[in-house]
Amino acid sequence: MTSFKFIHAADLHLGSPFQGLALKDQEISAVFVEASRRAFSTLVSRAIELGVDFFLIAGDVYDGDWKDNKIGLFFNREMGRLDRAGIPVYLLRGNHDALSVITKTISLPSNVHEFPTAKPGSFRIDHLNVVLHGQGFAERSANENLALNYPGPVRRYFNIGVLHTSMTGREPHAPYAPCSVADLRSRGYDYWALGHVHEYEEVASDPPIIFPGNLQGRSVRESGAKGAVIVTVEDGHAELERLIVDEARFAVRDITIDADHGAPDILHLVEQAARSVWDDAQERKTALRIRLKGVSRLNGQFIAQRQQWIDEVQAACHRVHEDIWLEKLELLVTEPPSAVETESAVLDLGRLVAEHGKEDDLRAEAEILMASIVPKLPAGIGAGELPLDVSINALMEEARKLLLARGEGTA
Ligand SMILES: [Mn+2]
Repeated sequence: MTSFKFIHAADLHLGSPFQGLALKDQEISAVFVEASRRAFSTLVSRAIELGVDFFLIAGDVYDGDWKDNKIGLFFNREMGRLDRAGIPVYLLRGNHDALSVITKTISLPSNVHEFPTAKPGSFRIDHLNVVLHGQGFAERSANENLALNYPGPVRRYFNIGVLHTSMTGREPHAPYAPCSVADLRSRGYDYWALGHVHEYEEVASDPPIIFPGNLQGRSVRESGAKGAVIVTVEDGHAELERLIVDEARFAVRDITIDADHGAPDILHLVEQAARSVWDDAQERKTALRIRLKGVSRLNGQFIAQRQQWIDEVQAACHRVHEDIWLEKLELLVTEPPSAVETESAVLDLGRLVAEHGKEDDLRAEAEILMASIVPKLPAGIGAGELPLDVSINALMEEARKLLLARGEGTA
C-alpha cells in the first residue's frame, strides 16, 4: 500500500451565531464573529502547506440555510484554493446542512465531491488505493442506523467510512444515525471519519473511530482547543495528529476560595487562572468564564457590588493579557457559618441578650422568678447561700450562651 495523508474535519457550522458573548468591545466581538471562517481558512492553508492527498468533511459545513449567498461564496473560495493545489474534497451532509435544509446553492469547483443522501455511495482514489464510503443526511434528522447499510470493504484498499452520527448518544448532541462501535467495526473498514459531536474524541483505535470536533468553539459549552485531524497512513496503519486551528477560544475556570481570602487574594487567584488559560490559548483571543466557588465572608459584597466585582475580575484578566476577556463571572459562593454567627442574626440576638441583661426591669422580673423557684428546689440548694445578684448575672450569662449555641445550631 502507498502512504498518504488526509484531513478529517467536521462541523464547520459556517454562519453560526456566537452564543452568550456579550463583549462590549466592538473589535473583540468582531474577532469572535469571524472566527469560524478564519479557522476554516487556516485549516485550508495548513492542508495546502502539508500537501495532503485529500480533504474530507463529515457534515455540518453550514449551520443552517443561508440568509444570502455570502457563506456559499466564502466556502467556494476556500474550495477553489484546494482545487488549485490539486487536493480533492469529499463532503457529507449532516443535520445542519441536510439536503432539505440548504435551499440556496453556489456552484463549487470540480475537486469537490458530495456523498449521496438517498443511499450510501463510494468514491475511489485509485492511485492511493483509497475508497471512501458515506451517506449524507437528506433531512434534518436521521433516526435509522445508516452505518448498517454501508457497503462491505473494497479489498486491498484503505476503506474509510464517513458518517454524521452521535453513535450511542452523546449529550447535548441530538441522537442521529445511531450506531455502536460494533456496528462500525462490522463494516471491516480501516478508519471511521465521524462528525456531529463537537468535542474531539477517539472512540476506538482499532480501527480508529474519530470525532475531530468542531473547528471553532462558539460558546463556553465549546471550550478548549478546536480543530481537525490529520491522518497519515503508512502500510495501512493510520497515525493521527490534531491540527488546532481555532482563531479565538472559550475557557472556563473554577476558582475555589475560602473564608480567609480577602479581595486581593481572590483577584490574585483570578490572575493565576487567567495565566494558565492564556498559556493554553497560545496567543488566541480568549473569552473566559470564571466560576467563583467555596466560602467567603465577602459573599454579601459580591451580591451588593456585583458590577464592581465583574470589572475587577476583568481588570485582573487584563493584567495578565489584553486579549483575555471576561465572558461571565459566576458567583457560586456560600457564606461561612462563622459569618452568619458574627454578622447577622445571632450577633443581634447576642447583643439583645446582653442589653436586656442590664435592664433593671428584667433583673427585677428575674429576682421575682428566682424567689418563686428557690422554695421549690430541693432543700439545701439556693436558700441564700449565694448573693442573689451574682447568681442573676451568672444565669443571664448562661442564658446568653445557650441562645447563641442554639442560633449556631440552626445556622
Ligand atoms: Mn451535526
